[in-house]
Amino acid sequence: MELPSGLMAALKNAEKVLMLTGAGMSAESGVPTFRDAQTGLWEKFRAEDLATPEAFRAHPQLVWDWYTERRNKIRHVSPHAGHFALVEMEQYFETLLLVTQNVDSLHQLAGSTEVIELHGNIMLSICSETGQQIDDRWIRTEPGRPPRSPHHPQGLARPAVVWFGEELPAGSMKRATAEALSCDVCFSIGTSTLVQPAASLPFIALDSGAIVIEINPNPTALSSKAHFSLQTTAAEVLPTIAADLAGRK
Ligand code: BV8
Repeated sequence: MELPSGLMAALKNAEKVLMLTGAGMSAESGVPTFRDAQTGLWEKFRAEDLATPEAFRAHPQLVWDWYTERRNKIRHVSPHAGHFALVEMEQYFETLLLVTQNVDSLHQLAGSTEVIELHGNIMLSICSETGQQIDDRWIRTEPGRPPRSPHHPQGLARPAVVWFGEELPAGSMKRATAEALSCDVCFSIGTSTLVQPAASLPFIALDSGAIVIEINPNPTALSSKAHFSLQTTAAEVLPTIAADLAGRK
């Protein structure tokens, strides 16, 4: 794909870059996005209705099994060329901060050195009462769906993700917002820009004078406001941008 000339000029002058990614960044690795309809056993549920403390309290086994199925899927996926392009781009800027809504560790697996996981990580488990981490050996050996927690008599194991209605990890939004306020360029990649407070970040960058570049095959609330709205996929265009920055084009 031919990149808009202004985009590369903006990037070549940039020192501080903020990368925001959502579920669409993982789509080409085979991880269904939140917007994708649920399949199989979960066909009649919306993700937003399962990813809540209320759902876990009311139906702990149903929610636990949903996460177990997602974890098993994620164990077999790999980063794609777009993930590796983000790693390569780290060398072309003074700072590149990667803030993700994704919980699948694909950015870390690709080698991104600094990742802020706004919504936690699906592969880790915590106690439902104390929030303390529960190690994988306990999860694998303790019977029960969900297993009970070793940290609290009434506690259950739950995934270390941020559910709807729960606060984001302390400091994560503060760090991401500070970057949005001071970056030269902000990419918004593969997010429907619907889930708050993460969705506010590209608008904060825009209002603070950053060049905002959206990568999403579908339009979002950001598309008409971004300086560049690339209606294509992450795996397609990120390697092209990285190659252009490396002067390989
Ligand atoms: C909180 C972990 C407060 C769980 C997730 C203000 C206004 C309105 C609502 C709210 C608000 N403040 C709070 C809310 C409520 C709520 C919210 O935003 N609701 C929405 C539905 C309206 N927010 C919260 O509850 C947050 N908590 O604010 O707490 C608080 C304060 C103090 C004290 C107590 C509480 C917590 C939100 C976090 C929820 N957890 N994930 C899990 O994974 O199971 S969010 C979940 O949704 C995922 O993380 C995912 O990232 C996100 C969905 O967003 P996207 O990433 O954008 O994914 P989506 O599927 O929507 O879109 C994919 C996009 O990719 C599409 O646009 C598609 O076109 C594009 N795409 C597809 N393929 C590709 C592609 N793009 C590029 N390349 C491709 N190949």
